[in-house]
Amino acid sequence: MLTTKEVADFLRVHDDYLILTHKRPDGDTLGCAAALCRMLRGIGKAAFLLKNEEVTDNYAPYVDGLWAAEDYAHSTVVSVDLAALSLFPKNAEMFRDKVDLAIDHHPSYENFGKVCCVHPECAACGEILYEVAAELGQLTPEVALPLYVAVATDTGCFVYSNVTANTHRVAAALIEAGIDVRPVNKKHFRTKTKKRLALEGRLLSEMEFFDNGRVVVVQVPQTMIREMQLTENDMDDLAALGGLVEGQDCSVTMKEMENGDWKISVRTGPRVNATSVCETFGGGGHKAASGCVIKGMTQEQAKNAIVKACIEVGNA
Ligand SMILES: [Mn+2]
Repeated sequence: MLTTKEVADFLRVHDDYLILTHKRPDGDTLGCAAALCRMLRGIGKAAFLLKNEEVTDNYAPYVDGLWAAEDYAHSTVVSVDLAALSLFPKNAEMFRDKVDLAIDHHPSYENFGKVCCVHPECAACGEILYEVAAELGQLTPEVALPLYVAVATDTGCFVYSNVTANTHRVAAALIEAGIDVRPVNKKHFRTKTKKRLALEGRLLSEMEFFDNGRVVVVQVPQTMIREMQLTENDMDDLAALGGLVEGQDCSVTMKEMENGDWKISVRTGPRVNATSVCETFGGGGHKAASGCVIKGMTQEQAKNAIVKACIEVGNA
């Protein structure tokens, strides 16, 4: 595994970079990709992001103008915040065995990169990219802003249990790079569309409780998605909703995908290891935040299966 200093050395000696982000891209993968692209250009390299078709409107401005043209001749592939082979977007699948450098912070990282820099102790991949930017002398506002987006969004604005003193130190250094974080915080943490608020109202009134209120389940079936005409943007970070309820320490969010599979997000307190819950169904992630996909089950069956796993892991 490379140190961040060695990553900086790697980036200095290679060129013509193609940067990969993960499926259903979030602020961390997109913010890191944008920052990496800009710092590479800052040291005179050619760098572009592989087009990710699933970018939502709220993150699109950060990666605007950085997409690689179809005929871009890359020679070095770098992935950011990309933990698993199953998380490569469709158009990135051909790169599964061609990632030259993987930078990630998931303990479940699948070691697909030829070299890697993986720090599970970091709350956001942005913390790692911050160090790389500092090594390269590229902490410009254009690099710092997407890195702030990465760190702030991956930590729910610095409140998730994965946040450390280092997370705050990184945020402080990014602010000192000369960016205005107030509009970013307002946009991502203090603004909701009317549709989103209506959705939350409905989910809050329909949520179900198990195990004496310690397990809460929020369900978003396709019927609701169609009825309310919900986009991915409307449903961003819905997994945080159940965690707001007093008395619960295991929040499950079930979203039905178009093919009928159930995408499950599990957010937990220290009593329940979310990774263990999701591993039951072939998923993974962090101790307090994990995910999996349940296939071939009805809504009722999927709910019962995931609740059973939550109760079992909690009692183990
Ligand atoms: Mn991340």
